Amino acid sequence: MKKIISIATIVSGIAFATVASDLRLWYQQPVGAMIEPATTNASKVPSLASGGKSSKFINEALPIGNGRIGGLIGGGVDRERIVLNEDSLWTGDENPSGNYDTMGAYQVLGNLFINLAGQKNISRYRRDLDIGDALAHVSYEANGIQFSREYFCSHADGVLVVHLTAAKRGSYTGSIELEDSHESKTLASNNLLAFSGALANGLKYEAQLTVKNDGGSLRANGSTLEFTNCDSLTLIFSAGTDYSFSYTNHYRGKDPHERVTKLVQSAAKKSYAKLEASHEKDFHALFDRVSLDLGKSSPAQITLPTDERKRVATETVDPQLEELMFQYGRYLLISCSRPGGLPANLQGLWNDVNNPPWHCDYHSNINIEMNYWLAEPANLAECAEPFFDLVDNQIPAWHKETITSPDLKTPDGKFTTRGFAIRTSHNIYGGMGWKWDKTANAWYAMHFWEHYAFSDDTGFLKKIGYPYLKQVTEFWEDHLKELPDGRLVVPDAWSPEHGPVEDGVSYSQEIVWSLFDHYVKAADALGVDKAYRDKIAGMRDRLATPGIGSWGQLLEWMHEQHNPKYPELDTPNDHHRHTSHLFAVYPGDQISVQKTPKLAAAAKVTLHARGIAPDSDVREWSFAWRTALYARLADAEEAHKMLEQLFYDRNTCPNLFGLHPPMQIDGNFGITAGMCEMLLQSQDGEINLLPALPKEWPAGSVKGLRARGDFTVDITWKNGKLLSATIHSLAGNPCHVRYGDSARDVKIKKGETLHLDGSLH
Ligand code: FUC
Repeated sequence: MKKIISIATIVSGIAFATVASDLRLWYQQPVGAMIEPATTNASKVPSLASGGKSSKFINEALPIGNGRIGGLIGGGVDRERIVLNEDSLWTGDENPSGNYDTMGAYQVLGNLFINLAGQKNISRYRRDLDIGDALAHVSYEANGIQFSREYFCSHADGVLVVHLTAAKRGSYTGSIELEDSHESKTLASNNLLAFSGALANGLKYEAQLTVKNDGGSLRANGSTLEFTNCDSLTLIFSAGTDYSFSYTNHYRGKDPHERVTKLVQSAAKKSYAKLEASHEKDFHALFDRVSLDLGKSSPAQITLPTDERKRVATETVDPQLEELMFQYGRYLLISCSRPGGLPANLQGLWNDVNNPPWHCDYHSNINIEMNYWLAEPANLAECAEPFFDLVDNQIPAWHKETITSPDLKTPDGKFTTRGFAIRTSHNIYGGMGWKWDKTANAWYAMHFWEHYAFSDDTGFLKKIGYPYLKQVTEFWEDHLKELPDGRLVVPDAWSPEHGPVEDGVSYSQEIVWSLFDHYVKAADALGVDKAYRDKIAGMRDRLATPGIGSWGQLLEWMHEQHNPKYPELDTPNDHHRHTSHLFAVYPGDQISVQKTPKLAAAAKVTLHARGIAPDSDVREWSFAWRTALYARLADAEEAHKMLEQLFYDRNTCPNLFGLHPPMQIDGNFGITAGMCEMLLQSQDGEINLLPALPKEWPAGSVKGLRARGDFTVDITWKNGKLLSATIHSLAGNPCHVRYGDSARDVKIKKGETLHLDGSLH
């Protein structure tokens, strides 16, 4: 991971030495000191953010996290600010009204400040995030002395660590503050800063920071810690709340004090080197599973800081920046979604304001699903566990809401009795907000199925996946409406955030089709519920399928729209950000170039019409989805064009976070998933190698991608053609492999590996 090239260069009249690596984001300024690009037209794109605001800090700061706690590093020289997050710090409750305004919001835990007032005459400043090692750095010279900081957030030890060193002994004099973003006061004693409190909903929280100094002295003064003439400092931070995944206990568990104290004290007993080594071991075990090589960027591109480099990438292809973008999605998922914690919200787990956009919630009509698209193919399956845990633990509350909601009556006018539905947004306390997103329950089901499909983990399917699929299948068995011709439709459905509510909207039809199809496959895999499985298979085949409209487009509603209220609908001028009716192409698999060529062609017509005009409604996550859609439609060049859109300043922040605007993380996860689809697909019962390889990636390799059926696949290509593939079978399942028009069955025993050349032999 540590490819280091030292190059001296001159940018904007400042001489500096760069340490460029394939997998680093780096900048020449702390947060807030960046010069706004004259060309940015981000301000022209209207923000849709409901209520809250995100600041500039989150657009530029560098994110670190261990799945539960996180930091956003500002890198200021004389005043370092690290925004601190803990993933369960949420206001709100069960929100029986379903009113979005009262659903609660994800909060900021606080700030950690390091004051170094004496540091003057700054040169050679550099701030970076090495995503290959999950380490952030700040370095500079002040008064002729070299200063360095290293930051990481360890899953292994449950702490965030900052290490400050200098080339000359005794160079650190200053103070440290820990600030609660709510009401409580910070207490300081010896080498410890701590605060604890409770939110208005009673959620208890606590944060502790312990500081170790080498040389010099350290003392508490008021609510700060002061250090004088220290050689180096190590800051160890942790935090927690009394949130628990328990509906019966109103989502409350143990007071966090003991847990946080133990984490901080145990970590403080270890040396910095030991903490770093256990962090590296834990991180590499996940991150190193997949490597990608898309070719070499030019020396000029490599030497540019990330914010400038991405602007250049909109004009000249920058393969190593594309690799960085791919691996950034993996880095971010590892950093914000680990077993035992909460799933990635709209901003992962990073947030710097207490009234964040859209409450920084879980959006069910694209966003949380997109957050997890990469987990299986990009070999991070365990990072999806928080999603399953949260959903499972919200079900009792969702069920309670559903069975009393007059909006969710069955077609024969009865209240729901089986299963549950989900509104467009939800929190972590069983509370939901805004309109019902009726088929979200079935979209979530797809993730439970895919977790099994990729891993072949029958234990998971039996215990977690199948029970989820079955209760949602029962809900839809009760809620479908029969048309006079016998077809089944989802009544009163909505194509997310677009157009009228009608029966048989394509999005809902396709999602229920996918639910029933996966239910049938799950029952087959477990050999259970044969009669019910046959009934559902029959219902699946009676679901109305999307039609083709007058200009060859895939219909978004059952009947082509001629709706004076929404004149653009079903016209080539409809550039709406959602491509909901293309669900069946990706992430679904009902429509494909091989199985349903006419519908696939219609999907492509629709996708082209949706366009990419910067002043249209297309957002960062839309580009990620479109990358995956074009990849499934085998249009490599268009898929790559969508990926390139993410380098525009209007679509990503300087720190490469997705920019809706405001900052939003789903596009980061979605683009990794989309790039996986370009390189490898496995949805049609076969392993399809390089299904959408663009000319921009003439030679390269990918190692460690996962395919359905419990396979791990490595691929190498040259001159735009497959050179070799290695398929490792972990379960010994049947394997049909494809490259372009050639396809063949191969036998790979459980635990064995097959090497194929470019002709699949
Ligand atoms: C969906 C999208 C918006 C935004 C929001 C958080 O509602 O339509 O573009 O991403 O989620």
